[in-house]
Order: sequence, then C-alpha cells, then structure tokens
Amino acid sequence: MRTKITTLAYAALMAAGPVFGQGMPAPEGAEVYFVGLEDGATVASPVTVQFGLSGMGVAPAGTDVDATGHHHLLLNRPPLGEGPDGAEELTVSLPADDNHRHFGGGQTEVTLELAPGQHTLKLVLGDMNHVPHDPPVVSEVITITVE
Ligand SMILES: [Cu+2]
Repeated sequence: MRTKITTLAYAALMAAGPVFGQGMPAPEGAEVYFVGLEDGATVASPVTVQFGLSGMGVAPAGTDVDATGHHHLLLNRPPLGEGPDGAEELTVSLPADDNHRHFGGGQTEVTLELAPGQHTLKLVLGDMNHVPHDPPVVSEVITITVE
C-alpha cells in the first residue's frame, strides 16, 4: 500500500513539471502546408506567410481537445528531428526563439520582416503543450529568396 501511494505522488509531481514524452495523437492523413508560397519563390519583405491545415483543427495553446493544435514556424534551422538534439526534439515542447515562432493564439498567418537572401521555412503543428503530435504533423522545408 505504501509503495502504491508513493508511486501516485510521483506521477502527480511529474504531471506538474516540464512536458516530456509524447505529443497528443494526430489523426491519420492530417497535413500542414504553406498557402500560396512555393519552394524556390522570390519575394519582397515583409513576407506574409499563410498556414494551411487539413484533417485537424486550429485551437489556441492549452486547449485540451483531440485532433487540434496550433501552428509553429521554424525559420532557418534544420528540419525538425534533424537538429542538434536529433529525434528527441519531436517529443518535447518546441523552444520559443527567433528560429521557432509560436502562434499560440490560433493565428493562421504572419507577416515577417526578413533580411535579403535565402531563408528556409517549415511548419510544425504543436499540441496544447507545444509538443509535436504523434505522428508529427509537419510541412516540407521550403526555401525562399528575399530580394
Ligand atoms: Cu506553441
């Protein structure tokens, strides 16, 4: 009995800590994609980037509803799962910095000021805790040239 109580207390403690493990499940066939912005495009800054999603719904961060998530834009970094932390980054909350933009309000587009030159963009849907879904719902990496 004593062991069981300790185990439950430990589980409660872990639930309150940082989120590790696995994202919420994604339905089969769910897709995230760029709307009206092609790989190889040449554009002028500011650049408006629109996020498309099919097979799931957009919901603000923190929303505990199956088959929903919020958009993240990865800028100028390796594809998710191929960064310094490897596949482990698929199972933890996405960082929030210049290379990882969160749209936790449920936004479906952003207008970016980008320096002239080449930039890579990739979309990743995150669950209520900013963790990629299982399996991850990600776009292709696209490369654009800003004039
Ligand atoms: Cu997020």
